[in-house]
Amino acid sequence: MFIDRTNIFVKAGNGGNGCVAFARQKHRRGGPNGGDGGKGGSIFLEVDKGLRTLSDLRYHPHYRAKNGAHGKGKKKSGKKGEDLIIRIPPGTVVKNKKSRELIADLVNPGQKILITKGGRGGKGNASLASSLDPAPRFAKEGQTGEEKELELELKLIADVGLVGYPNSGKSTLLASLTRARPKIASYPFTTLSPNLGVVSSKEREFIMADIPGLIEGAHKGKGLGHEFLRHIERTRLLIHIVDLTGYERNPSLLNFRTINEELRAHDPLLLERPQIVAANKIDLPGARKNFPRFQKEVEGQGYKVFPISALTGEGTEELKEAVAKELEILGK
Ligand SMILES: Nc1nc2c(ncn2[C@@H]2O[C@H](COP(=O)(O)OP(=O)(O)OP(=O)(O)O)[C@@H](O)[C@H]2O)c(=O)[nH]1
Ligand SMILES: [Mg+2]
Repeated sequence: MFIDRTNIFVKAGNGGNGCVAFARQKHRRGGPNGGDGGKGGSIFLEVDKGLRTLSDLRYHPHYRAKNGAHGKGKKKSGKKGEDLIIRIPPGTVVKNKKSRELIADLVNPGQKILITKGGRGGKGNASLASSLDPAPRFAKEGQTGEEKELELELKLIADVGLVGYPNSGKSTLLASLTRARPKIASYPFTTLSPNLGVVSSKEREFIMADIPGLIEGAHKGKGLGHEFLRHIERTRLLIHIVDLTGYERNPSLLNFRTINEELRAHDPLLLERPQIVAANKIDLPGARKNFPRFQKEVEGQGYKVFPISALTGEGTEELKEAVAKELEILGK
């Protein structure tokens, strides 16, 4: 299961209380020697590049760092509470659930942020002694550790996003170019959650994301599209796959325009992203027949078009190298 949004509760450790104590001396009471409480543990989030989902967090939604120990006599400070580090996958956006405020957008492996600070330890009576009150009979309580409810949302970081109508062959292409094994079937909405794969071209490797098919109205939540359109916000290039067999019955060109319209409606920047068109299922006679007209139209709109068969592999090498080249130009 692919989980891409979850809430977690975090509570930093409380500071330990300060101690009230006096040195023991024969016949009379000595000076104050109560130690300070230890600081509570803080909680950090750290990006771990080995993680791909938020599922661990969904199953463990509560995090508490250790409390600081209380101070003791003989001016012994309490031990500091241990910090807690929560590991998250690259591409996690962290928000405060209540205020909706954006806390961080954690992208780079190793990136680490403080999320809740441990409470300060309370001062013991030894530290509180002053010339006015050289032997205080009180100490300070430790500060309560901060607590927060966080909303975590994973946005995939892929170089290339595959977009297209349901059943156009997105998952088939991902399976043919990478070692990913997404579910493939001859009905729409086979893919229910995004799949990622690593494509190796001659010069470079890049990550490709296959998302559920888009339909008209996807940006308003129709089909499954809306939920997943945000996953392609971070890609640098789109491969738009069109099933060319549907030219007469279910016009490919119309589908092509519809998908681009959905991308624009979701975020106009998506349409400005470089887009390479893959005219798929070219192994089928109907598709081959439709290709020249489709190519003319789409090239006329300024797109590069590659006839491919995701199933037989025809044309996919050319597509792959063209994508790699484009990424090179884009500077990655
Ligand atoms: N003949 C032929 N069939 C193909 C080709 N590519 C995909 N198919 C078939 O088309 C159907 C849909 O393929 P998928 O890869 O599941 O399509 P999808 O775009 O991922 O579909 P959704 O996940 O529903 O959006 C399957 O039956 C595939 O075998 C191709 O190049 N040629
Ligand atoms: Mg699919």
